[in-house]
Amino acid sequence: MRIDILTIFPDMFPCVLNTSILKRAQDKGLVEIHVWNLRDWTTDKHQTTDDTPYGGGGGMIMKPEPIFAAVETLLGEEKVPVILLTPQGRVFNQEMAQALAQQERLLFICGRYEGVDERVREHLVTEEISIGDYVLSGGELAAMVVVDAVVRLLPGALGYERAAAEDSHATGLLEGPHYTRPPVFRGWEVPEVLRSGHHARVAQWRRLQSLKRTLERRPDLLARAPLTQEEKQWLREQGYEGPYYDENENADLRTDN
Ligand code: 9D3
Repeated sequence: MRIDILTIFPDMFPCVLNTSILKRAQDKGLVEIHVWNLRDWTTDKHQTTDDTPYGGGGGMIMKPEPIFAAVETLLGEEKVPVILLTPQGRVFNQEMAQALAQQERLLFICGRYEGVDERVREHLVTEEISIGDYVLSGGELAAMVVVDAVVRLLPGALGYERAAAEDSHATGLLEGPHYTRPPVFRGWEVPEVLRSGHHARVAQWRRLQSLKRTLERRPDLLARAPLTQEEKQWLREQGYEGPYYDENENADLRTDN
């Protein structure tokens, strides 16, 4: 995969991109990430990337010319998803990360100021993404979040055995508690079942813990999680009345269709 990132703050990126999984994925040749300074495509002495909004109202807007010039130089005729990070975008989730991870190439435009000229959205951008309902200072941190979530899904990116498909948000439930040594810390014991070596009992205990934690903290996730009849019965006993995920009935709830 190749990822290009357009920003007026390229210095924000190297530390994140050169650490841990993102670094290893690049070293292994799984992804090539290029960060570009949008100012390199300005033509005026002051390298201006923003201007005042038509109609007034204050704040500044990113000018279209440098953005178009940069994207056209980087992509040529190639058809590549051009993703604008913006508070008005579709809220990013794991399914979107999985879809982006299937692409050969991605280009991210990091918004700054009050936003970008609408002609960029209309004639250049193919997707708009937000990372959640809170206000950031710009699209850079959001781009790093999306890149991290996507790159770790590339085959070979994770150093450990556990498949990305088993991750909490891919099973649709939150994970339960984890423990490591020592078996007793300040008098607090690791649950006996985890030390029993009984793999089937461990798996059953973990699934129940996941279910409990999801019911308590994120009951909204239960509507989209594949659950057994037994698990639905248990949830019902806890007072959860649904809704439940159904492959056929709830196709409209999914974002992968
Ligand atoms: C005055 C209205 N503001 C919208 C809530 C203006 C505004 C605030 C912050 C416009 C842009 C920004 C900068 N944020 C991003 O560029 C951004 C963002 C975010 O703020 N939250 C979540 N995801 C994203 S992706 C890009």
